[in-house]
Amino acid sequence: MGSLPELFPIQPWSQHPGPAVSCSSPHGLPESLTAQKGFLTEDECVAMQHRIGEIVAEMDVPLHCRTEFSTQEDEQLRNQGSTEYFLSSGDKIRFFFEKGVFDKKGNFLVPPEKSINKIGHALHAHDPVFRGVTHSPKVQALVRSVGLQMPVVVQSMYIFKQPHFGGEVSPHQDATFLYTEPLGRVLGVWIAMEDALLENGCLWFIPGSHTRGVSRRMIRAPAGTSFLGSEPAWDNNLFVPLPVRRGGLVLIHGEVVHKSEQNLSNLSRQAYTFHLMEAAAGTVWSPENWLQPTTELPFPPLYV
Ligand SMILES: O=C(O)CCC(=O)C(=O)O
Repeated sequence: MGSLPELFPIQPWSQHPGPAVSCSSPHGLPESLTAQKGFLTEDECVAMQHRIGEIVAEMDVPLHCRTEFSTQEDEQLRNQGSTEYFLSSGDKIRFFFEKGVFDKKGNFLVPPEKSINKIGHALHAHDPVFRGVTHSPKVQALVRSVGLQMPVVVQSMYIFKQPHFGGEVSPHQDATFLYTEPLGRVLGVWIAMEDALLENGCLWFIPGSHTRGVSRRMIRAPAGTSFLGSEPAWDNNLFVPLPVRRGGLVLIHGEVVHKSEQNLSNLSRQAYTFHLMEAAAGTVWSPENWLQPTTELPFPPLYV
């Protein structure tokens, strides 16, 4: 970690198979990713974690909604893509769980607070603490500094990466799930609530992979969701790890291929992440995306 500069770009790298879904060239976002140390203070992270503790303590998930979260494509389609609980979570605060935490009747086999994979997808809208961080002057200034003119917040997630069994996030591009025309209009903002290191499931990226379009798209289908195209079998050697200390922030280009591995360590690796779309210059949010703005929650402008 000592060698990580304050703000650094990973330069394009271009020797991987082309996309299965064609696209225009990336526009508007400068690099595949940048990282910044100490973006949030220790106290700010503690306050967010404290608030998450309160939200989890009040959690009440009906039995039929106890959805185990997976990033494997077939399980994704079977388990959460097809459930109303997932598909209607875009404008709500909902809970998604690790595998194997329920018995056959949906009762918790491990303490509920140790069983959550993530909370999604609208903490940024409904919770004052997370709304405050998302729209904070320093987030706004950072996003302005990378050139976004009219960013809107499309979703947010709090990811737990529980100790010992926190699930992997398989290689993907965010534009698979958050597709726009033209491409190059989605930016992930990912903030480490705890140290995210090699041993507890830090992020990994394929540098430069944001330059070749989108390999697959998840689209709404009559019975839930389906995929167009497929994720290439990425060579593990292409990925570079990005360990980040607590409070560090990573900006993730919507087309860069990234992943995180299972957390088998004793330490959790919590993170808060939200995704922005540059709404200026005629960006079209795909009406086929699983996530849609609603009457209750149109995508809120970041700069308010
Ligand atoms: O935090 C992780 O493990 C994955 C996050 C991610 O893929 C994202 O925010 O796009």
